[in-house]
Amino acid sequence: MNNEGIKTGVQSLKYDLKRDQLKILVVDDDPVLIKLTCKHLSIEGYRVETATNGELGWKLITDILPDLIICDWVMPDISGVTLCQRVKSNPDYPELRVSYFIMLTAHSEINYRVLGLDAGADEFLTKPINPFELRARVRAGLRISLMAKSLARANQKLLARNELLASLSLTDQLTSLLNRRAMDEGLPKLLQSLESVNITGQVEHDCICVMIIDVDFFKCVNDTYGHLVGDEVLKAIAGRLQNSSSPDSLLYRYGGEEFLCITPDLDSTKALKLAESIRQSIADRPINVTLNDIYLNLNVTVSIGVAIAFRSSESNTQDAYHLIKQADLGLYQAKNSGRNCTCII
Ligand code: GH3
Ligand code: MG
Ligand code: MG
Repeated sequence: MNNEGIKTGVQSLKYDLKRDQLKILVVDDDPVLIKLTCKHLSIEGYRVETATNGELGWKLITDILPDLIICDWVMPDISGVTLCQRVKSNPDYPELRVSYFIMLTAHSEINYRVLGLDAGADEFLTKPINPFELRARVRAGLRISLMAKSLARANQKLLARNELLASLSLTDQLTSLLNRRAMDEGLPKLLQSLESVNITGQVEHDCICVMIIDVDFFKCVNDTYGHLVGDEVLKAIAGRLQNSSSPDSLLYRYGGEEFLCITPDLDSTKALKLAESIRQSIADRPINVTLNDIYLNLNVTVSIGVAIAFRSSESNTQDAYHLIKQADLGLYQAKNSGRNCTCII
């Protein structure tokens, strides 16, 4: 390339990179070479940090996380190859993998380059350093390093967004409880634990209890006060379910005004006790609704149907569909028994 070409390349890069914000580290045991390299790079406005041996270099690398490292091959303590391996494959510093690593070497033979490349080096510069080549390699390296960093950032954002979407797709918007889809996915898996042992050979759960909790005469709330008040009541009920259920319970909004509470290892006695405390947490005190200029104290009750799937049971309640059907039968009985009560099947 002629000088004109080099000049054009340098010019165009001036607009691409904010050079004083880029972090370059030079690691070399030769102070003269360090001084010279810094001088060549300062012409283009880079801020350059330096280290005079491999261990000092590593300390600085972990402190400043440089965008680009220029490192001598032969140093008195650790070699450039060893330092390069640390930079490129240290599980404690995954962000260093995108630091561009230029190896300085007096060796131009191919087998040295293979060794360096296998250690993770991105580029080589042969001594004595040509300042034009040095600056061009640094520009190219920084372009790649910045691109890799921005890709890594975009990837992280995508992963976080995917996690959020996955959790939103399993959450009920109104009550923030788990939704029907979460139940459809989760209950069969939980029931499978009744048929197996965990990796340590221990039984995970002896039984799984399912409660269907249905608000009594909820349609009247909507009909009397409107759907928005109805929504507030559903939110308040969800809050009371969270406060009164067991820490092991999973709570779902199953349908409109129906909730599901799934709790492992509750036998019939414990299940009835928990269901009753849930029911009472709603019936015992009115629900306060404050909506714009409306202030209401509403007496609301729920009916609860309970079914339990046991390990090694002969019945088909180990199947999610049948277990829910049983709990539904309990709910039906509770409704027929006058509501505001619990029935276990
Ligand atoms: P029962 O005691 O027999 O359960 O009577 P109910 O009135 O509670 O039952 P029904 O099935 O007749 O009515 C349920 C009502 O729940 C009807 C529906 O409009 C209301 N509903 C369902 N989803 C929502 C919701 O998200 N918000 C509001 N406000 N109402 C809802
Ligand atoms: Mg109802
Ligand atoms: Mg209902």
